[in-house]
Amino acid sequence: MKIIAADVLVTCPGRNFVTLRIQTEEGIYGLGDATLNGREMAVVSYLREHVVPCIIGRDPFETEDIWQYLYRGAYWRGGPVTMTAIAAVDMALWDIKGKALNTPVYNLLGGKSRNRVLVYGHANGVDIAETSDEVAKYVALGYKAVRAQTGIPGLSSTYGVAQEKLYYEPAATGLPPENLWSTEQYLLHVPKLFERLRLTFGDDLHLLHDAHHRLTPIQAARLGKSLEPHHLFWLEDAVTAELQEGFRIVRHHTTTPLALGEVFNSIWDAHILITEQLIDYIRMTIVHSGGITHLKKIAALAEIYHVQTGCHGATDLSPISMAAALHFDISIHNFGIQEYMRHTKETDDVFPHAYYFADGYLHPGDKPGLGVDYDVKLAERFPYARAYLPVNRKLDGTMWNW
Ligand code: EZ4
Ligand code: CO
Repeated sequence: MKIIAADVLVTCPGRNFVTLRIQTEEGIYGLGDATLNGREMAVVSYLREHVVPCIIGRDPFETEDIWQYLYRGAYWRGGPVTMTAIAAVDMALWDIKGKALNTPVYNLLGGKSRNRVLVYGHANGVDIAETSDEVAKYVALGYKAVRAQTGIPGLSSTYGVAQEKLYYEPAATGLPPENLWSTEQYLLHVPKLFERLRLTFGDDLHLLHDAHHRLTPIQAARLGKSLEPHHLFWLEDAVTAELQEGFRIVRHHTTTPLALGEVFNSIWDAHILITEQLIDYIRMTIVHSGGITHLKKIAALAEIYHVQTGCHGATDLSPISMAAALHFDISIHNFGIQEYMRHTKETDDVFPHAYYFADGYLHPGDKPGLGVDYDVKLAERFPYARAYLPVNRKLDGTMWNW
């Protein structure tokens, strides 16, 4: 087969999405997600100017060599923009392979290792009572696992707490919104949330929490310890982990399972965390970590060290990424859980897809390729609008991690 064209498509059905569509001489096309929240146009330009010219004329079946060409051949390798662009190409090529061979992508990755993919939803409220009510709604929808985030007394806004409950989307138009942060208030409050949730929902429901990069290692250790009686499924992104060794401190102090990696781009962001068994779940995902080709290798390394996967799956990953994640999740052995934030109806209409939710699990469907399409006409009705994720400041004005 032969690649003859590739278009970079941008749409904003409620939030921005970038899509790469690769066309072949044989008439088959493949789709890849290229969305990098808040920096979308950097990836658009990287793809149009620097990547598309290099793949015209190539055989789309050569996913490994094309991956190596784009990674090693860039010289300035790695980073979120490059790895998102490579991921978009890689996803689209796996989609083409599946369509050409008339089989779902999971069959090309080893076949099904399980029947369905366990997912968790996002419950959030301004206070503990409202968060508890939101958890109840997810339980009523059939979820077996729920991430819970709550507003913190004294802070006007907190990560994970939004107006729109099912479709939480933190990016906003205009300049970046500013949030306020107090580690001390947070550390005092969060254990009370989980105490309440265990009293209300009992022991069987899987509960998760995202600290969203705000703690130091010793603070994370304190939080992990204080959450131990409530046996979380995981505590996510407790520390930024740019210093991977920092997680030795967290690990030594707590048995709360640790999840990390939604902002990582390559295995080099996680190799110490994995090989020293400092984490339990690796959260890297297809779109920001170089595609299916790279994530397969990361999962294989993680498998040796008892680390399971828990791919990022927020609304800023398009349905193409979600589908790619599901084909990956269902095929690998060391799958743990999949994040699942629902997209809005407008987004689902632009990206009609075969995957579906039933009884707390997602199913990838059995369409050839990734099983997602792109409605070009409808997408054109939603033009790109610049949007930023929030920034975060401590109460004294110091810039902090959002
Ligand atoms: O803040 O994807 O676990 N999920 C998350 C997400 C991230 C967004 C950022 O674009 O942390 O909500
Ligand atoms: Co997160």
